[in-house]
Amino acid sequence: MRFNQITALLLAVSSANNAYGFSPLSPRSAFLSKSPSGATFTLRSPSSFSATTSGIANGKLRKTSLAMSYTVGVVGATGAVGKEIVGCLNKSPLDVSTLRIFGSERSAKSTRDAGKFGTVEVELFDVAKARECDVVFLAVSGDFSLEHAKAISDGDDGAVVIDNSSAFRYDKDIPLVIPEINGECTKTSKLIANPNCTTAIALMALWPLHKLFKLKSVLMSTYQAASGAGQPGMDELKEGTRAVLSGERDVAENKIFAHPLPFNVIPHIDKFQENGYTKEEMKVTWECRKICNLGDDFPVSCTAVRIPTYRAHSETIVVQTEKPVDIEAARKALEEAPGVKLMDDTVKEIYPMPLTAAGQYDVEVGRIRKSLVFGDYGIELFVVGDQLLRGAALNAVLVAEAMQENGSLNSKVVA
Ligand code: 2RA
Repeated sequence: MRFNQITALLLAVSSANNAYGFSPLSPRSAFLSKSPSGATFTLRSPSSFSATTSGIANGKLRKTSLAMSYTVGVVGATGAVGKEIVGCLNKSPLDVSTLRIFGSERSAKSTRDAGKFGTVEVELFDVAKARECDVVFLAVSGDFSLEHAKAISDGDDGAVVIDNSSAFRYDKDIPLVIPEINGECTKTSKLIANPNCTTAIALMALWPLHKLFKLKSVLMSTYQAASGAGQPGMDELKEGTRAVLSGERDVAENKIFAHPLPFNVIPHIDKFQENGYTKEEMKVTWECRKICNLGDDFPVSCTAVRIPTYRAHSETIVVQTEKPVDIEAARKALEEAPGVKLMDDTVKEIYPMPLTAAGQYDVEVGRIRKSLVFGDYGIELFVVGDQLLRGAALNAVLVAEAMQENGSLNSKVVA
């Protein structure tokens, strides 16, 4: 394939994801999830939770009736995840009466096209202004969240804060939420943490299997897109690919990634830990345990690898189960699971891929088979999800919708 074809392909993936004119790319610091176009939830118990998205959804979700209207704030809306949050709000059934965008001195007073919310002037962030909102999405660095999130959400008159950073994910008092799994946890706190993208994508497939067969252990290998390192990561991939294909360089330059990403795979995401795993890999372990309430010693192991794709993360997952598996029952449960799209017909060469999952709300699941290693007590699958959507923005907006539905999101405006 020639450079022009590859560039065209990359741009096609980019623009396919660019609903409402928002950039599909995310800022390096923001590591979030997926967005709804009108999602609705019925909160019963974590195991019976169901969600609905209108528009893009696969028909498994039902629409909710929304009564209140909200002032919504987005901090970091100029970054890739922030842009996706605004895009998701455009499609959400949440009644947003006012969208406020907060930024740094550099972006304050500039304007943003916010789709159906019109042109919005960026306000210089300050805590008092953010507290005037009903809900604030933070798509900023962990340091910023640590400094401000509690001050924004504190007290009865504070705002609900949905934080996309890792600042509070492992705090036992802060719910770490995937609405389809543990949305009810949002009732206990006005500060909610959004999971790491890799975890959020995996758990969309793992949770239905856990309900059926009870997980005993999980082994994952990931193939993660450049978007996990934000816009700079995607730029580095594109520019490096161009430089090599044009003959300008034999090997691409690298600043964002530890090694050149074009024509390479890099088994290194985030910092190495004392146990030999990376922080990205440990996030999967810690977050799967917390979100699914599996216990502090539940065995989950991950090898996280960066590959030269744009914005959808792929994951090979091997599951050992407590109960014998029934592959057809697994397929049916995944087919019916909200937020999941079954792509599992090897005869027709249908299976999950970044090119089909990018820009989609649903996580694709396929290559479902009984494990040769664990026999009747094991299942293997391949999962691909949009890193910026389910991995960040979509999940965050779905959290707000779940809170609206379960009565935890109130409007300061009295009708
Ligand atoms: C990555 N999962 O892909 C990280 C981003 N949160 O780099």
